[in-house]
Amino acid sequence: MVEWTDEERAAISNIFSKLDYDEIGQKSLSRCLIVYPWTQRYFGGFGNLYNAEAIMNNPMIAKHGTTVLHGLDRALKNMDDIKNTYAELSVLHSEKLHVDPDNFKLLSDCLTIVIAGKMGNAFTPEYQASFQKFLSVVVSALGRQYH
Ligand code: HNI
Repeated sequence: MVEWTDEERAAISNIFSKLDYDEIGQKSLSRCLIVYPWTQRYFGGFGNLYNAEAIMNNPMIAKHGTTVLHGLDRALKNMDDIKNTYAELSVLHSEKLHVDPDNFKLLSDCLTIVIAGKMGNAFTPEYQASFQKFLSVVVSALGRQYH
């Protein structure tokens, strides 16, 4: 089981307490689709993804970005059992959506970059370490039901 220090818990909850889910969700998901264009294949029903501008102005992408961040909220509230918390979501991404699990890491890197840009100097190396540890546990939990 993953162990969290008090400092890590404090850093992670502090980062989330300052997050605007709509803004960060939209920016992170858009960035992922622009930087790694092959990830667009899962969003065929989301309308216009023609170029970076279209992606950034696409309301369905924005809405889904918020959904993903609310998904992360579940991990935040269950830090000591992220694996079971995500069991169902992992099955959904694997068996129904057929999302290649490598993409979880790509989206989590985009999230880190967007949050770092937003928080500026407040995103200290210690905060980054805690946040990336959190995301790597999320990525591993989401990938667990793949076989
Ligand atoms: Ni993901 C649906 C959470 C990464 C493609 N995803 C969801 C839902 C949540 C969610 C929550 C809504 C589930 C439901 O309807 O019950 N996704 C997360 C989280 C991450 C993640 C927490 C990683 C941090 N998803 C990804 C990645 C891709 C992805 C990397 C593809 C590149 N997800 C999808 C697709 C759907 C989805 C596609 C369905 C969208 C729809 O509405 O049709």
